[in-house]
Amino acid sequence: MVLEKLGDALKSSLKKITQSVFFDEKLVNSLIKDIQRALLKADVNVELVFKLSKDIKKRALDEKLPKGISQKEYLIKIVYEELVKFLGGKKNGLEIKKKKPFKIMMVGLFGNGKTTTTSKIANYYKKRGYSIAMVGLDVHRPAAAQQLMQLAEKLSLPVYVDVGNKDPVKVWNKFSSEFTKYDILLIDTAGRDAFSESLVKEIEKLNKKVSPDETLLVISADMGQTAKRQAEQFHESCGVNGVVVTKMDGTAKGGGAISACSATGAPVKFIGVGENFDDLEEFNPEGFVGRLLGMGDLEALLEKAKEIMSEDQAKDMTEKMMKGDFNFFDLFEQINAMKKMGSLSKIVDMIPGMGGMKLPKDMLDVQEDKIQKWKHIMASMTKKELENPDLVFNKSRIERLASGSGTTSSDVRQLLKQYRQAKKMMKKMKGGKGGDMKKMMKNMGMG
Ligand SMILES: Nc1nc2c(ncn2[C@@H]2O[C@H](COP(=O)(O)OP(=O)(O)O)[C@@H](O)[C@H]2O)c(=O)[nH]1
Ligand SMILES: [Mg+2]
Repeated sequence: MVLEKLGDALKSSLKKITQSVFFDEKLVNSLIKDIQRALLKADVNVELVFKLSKDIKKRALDEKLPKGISQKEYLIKIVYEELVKFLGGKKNGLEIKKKKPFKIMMVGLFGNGKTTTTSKIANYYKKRGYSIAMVGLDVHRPAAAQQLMQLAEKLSLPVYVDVGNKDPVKVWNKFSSEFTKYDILLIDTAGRDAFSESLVKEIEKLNKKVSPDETLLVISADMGQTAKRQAEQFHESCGVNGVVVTKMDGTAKGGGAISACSATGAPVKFIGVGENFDDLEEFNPEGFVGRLLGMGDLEALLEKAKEIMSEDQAKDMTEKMMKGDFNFFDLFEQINAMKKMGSLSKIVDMIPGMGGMKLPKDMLDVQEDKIQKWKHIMASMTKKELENPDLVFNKSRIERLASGSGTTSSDVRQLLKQYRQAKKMMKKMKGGKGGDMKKMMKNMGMG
């Protein structure tokens, strides 16, 4: 995984939170120290780190706790939200407008991955059904045209290059009448060893001629926090409106590069995570931080959980669970709640400390048609049976329920199996195996 070390460090600091007994300022301070250490190791700029930790601390100690969530959970939520903000906030991906062609131009220094990224983005949108062509305007490096031609051949995409022509504007003019055929045009340009007058001049000239809809700065993650200066320079002088951070797979400094670029006003739109065509991701801070912290989108989860069950319902359910009572009524409610929240396995991944819990696979994916059948079966049960499922566990009763509900014995057995598995899971939780999970479930309104 990209930024594995940073992810591990952040995960272990959050784990400390879920495992701690008290919530107090000391806990907040220790979390913040952990986060600072982790981010500094990922080459995030010191000032940015301090600003982030100040923001987290202030919110953790000042904000009023919303109903239905524990202080520790809220702290995790704050960390998540602030990290998302830190990396650029809500997703700011690239929006392809309907015009022919929509022009995306790559700029940046030598060896940062412009040509590779040109082909990756071409591939990305080809897969999404757009008609694509690539244009090679790197006229300085002798092998540049060949490199792009090779990539285009592998992708079976048209490519426009003019080997030997030393003027990128002329190359553009030569082919420009053909470009209106395509939905998207990916334009590769020449780099320099360093940011220079001649590079700015060339890009300015191209900007005028090409008038790109998106100018993306391609910058390697191993620059770490020094990416900031480069991003600023390009942003100010070359009309860069987005950044692609490449080589995220090969460095621990990616956090520094992304946060540095995010701070410049040119948001990160893609990240490169390897040398192959498919190693490109649209950059989405929420998903990225969620994965780093190993919990998916906690906020969405909490919001969803609130919609599903009222607090009273959740309380009833949890109390029952804790007492070890668990009958068909509860199973039914649980299945309905699961359906609304998406598969239980996904939910389990979203909750810190719960990821390791093993649940039977068929318990996790309950199909709609099955649920309909189960509804009919339960409707055929007596109230006594609903409250005391043990009464149903015999062959003749199973057969009668099947015929009474227009289902088969196998359907009834599946329902009983589901019930048993769910009950077992409840017992496990009751036994405290999940540590803080009980409370977490309770607060989330999950029965
Ligand atoms: N590991 C890895 N290598 C990359 C990535 N992007 C580009 N590269 C490699 O970086 C080198 C330079 O890339 P290139 O596209 O030629 O850079 P350009 O000079 O800016 O056009 C090549 O060897 C690429 O394979 C990436 O996301 N991950
Ligand atoms: Mg190149």
